[in-house]
Amino acid sequence: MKFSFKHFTTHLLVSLLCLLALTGSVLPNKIEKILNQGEIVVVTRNSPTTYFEDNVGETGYEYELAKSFADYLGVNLVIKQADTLEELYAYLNQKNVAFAAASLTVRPDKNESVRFSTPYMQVSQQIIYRRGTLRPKQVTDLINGKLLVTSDSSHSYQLRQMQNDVPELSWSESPDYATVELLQMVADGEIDYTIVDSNEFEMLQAYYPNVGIGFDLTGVQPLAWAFPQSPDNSLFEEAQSFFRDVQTNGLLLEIEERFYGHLGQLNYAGAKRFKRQTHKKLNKYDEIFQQAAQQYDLDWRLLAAMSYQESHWNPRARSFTGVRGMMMLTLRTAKELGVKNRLDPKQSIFGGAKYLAKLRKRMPDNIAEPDRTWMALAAYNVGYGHLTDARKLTKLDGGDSTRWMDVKDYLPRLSQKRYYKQTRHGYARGNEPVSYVQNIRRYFDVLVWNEANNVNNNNALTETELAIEDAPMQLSANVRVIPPLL
Ligand code: BLG
Repeated sequence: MKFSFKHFTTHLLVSLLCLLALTGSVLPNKIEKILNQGEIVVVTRNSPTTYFEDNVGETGYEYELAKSFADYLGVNLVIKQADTLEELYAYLNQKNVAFAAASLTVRPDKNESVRFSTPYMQVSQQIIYRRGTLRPKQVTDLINGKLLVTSDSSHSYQLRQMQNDVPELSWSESPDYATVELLQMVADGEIDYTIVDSNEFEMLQAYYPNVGIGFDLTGVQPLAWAFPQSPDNSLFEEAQSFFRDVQTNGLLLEIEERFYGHLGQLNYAGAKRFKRQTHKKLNKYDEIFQQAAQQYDLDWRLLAAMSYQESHWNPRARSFTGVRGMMMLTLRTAKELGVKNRLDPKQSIFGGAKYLAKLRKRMPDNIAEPDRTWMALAAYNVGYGHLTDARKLTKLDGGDSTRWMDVKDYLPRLSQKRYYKQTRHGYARGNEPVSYVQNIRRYFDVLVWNEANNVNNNNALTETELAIEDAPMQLSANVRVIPPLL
């Protein structure tokens, strides 16, 4: 065809008009609006499984996941907090709110107003009761008790479904209580039962040692983000491709590991003992932990958590290999640190803090926080050389040697001949630093929580807590306690 200028300009004009129709006269879609504004507004709830502030700033599983999505879009994340579930769903009607990220169970009864994303976690609903009372084992066991759940929740929905089969089933609903408050009410005997999602209970169990799981009310149910129903799919589709990405690139697992990876560590007995010890002993040493933390730029609660793991805050603890004191310094390391008397709490705590700070500094620059701290803790326990060996094994096998999540899987190999014969520093009991770090993370969480919730370590213990027998302590490294000098 011969080139005609007139033809060409007509074409151009038509194309321009089309473009204008698509972009100019038609309102921008959801995703374009978000990109133009440079921010995405997400509604959540304040809870340990979703969103909270720690000493570094905003965090939480849902926060980190939503933040990764905001980064994926290249915009800022703005968080709105709802006090109740009703309020949370109401937020979705506001034009500028993109979606809700709040540990929400995918629920068919919400289909009219809400569209759920690809699930990112599976949980079950659990009946929670107070230990020491008769443990409920099935739905009919709940009939004569006082059961309280959050209104408009997946839990109340589930109970309504179950009432079809068990018409005598009755319960109360209130919009006002967060999970932690419901657990507290069970702990205090104000109510007999409540329902909590398994992920929340896993996280909160350590704070409420005298409540336990009666039984699983449901099989696994998916958790997902909730988007308002809309003919405009642009944002929803972006979120779906974000989920495809994070499922394949490991980010979803990484976030899960960060918040849930260490949770199994503190069982019921351990949690109870920890609580008792914080009441009985921590206030004797907290000032020393704070001073040492300040001097070495560490979090005092991390030092306190380490010291609990090492010695249960017993200045006279010792292991069979002669490692001693609050922070369990070996003779050699104590000498190196200039610690003269390992049994002196102040010297031991300052020595331990100095050693940890030194190890944290020594880690290669490409290891970012919080992994840097977890690896420094592992090195504190097993030695820097062995940790480096484990990092090399991780890398050789295609893992990421800068991530604790990967390295912790390779540390145990240091005790297997076919692996340790290839390493520079040889055999080590590689399991020990793994449980060491995971335990400390758990104790640390509880101490952070206590402080944020003004749990006074000097508080008198409740009757039930006083009634608990002081079981013999199981220390991490076969520690035995030396009787006080006369
Ligand atoms: C640590 C040392 C590291 C040392 C490793 O052992 O002790 N840490 C401290 O003294 C604070 O310095 O690393 S090395 O110097 O690079 O070799 C490895 O030797 C202490 C650990 C050992 C462990 N607790 C702190 O976590 C312990 O007490 N083990 C006892 C084993 S048993 O129960 O007696 O069998």
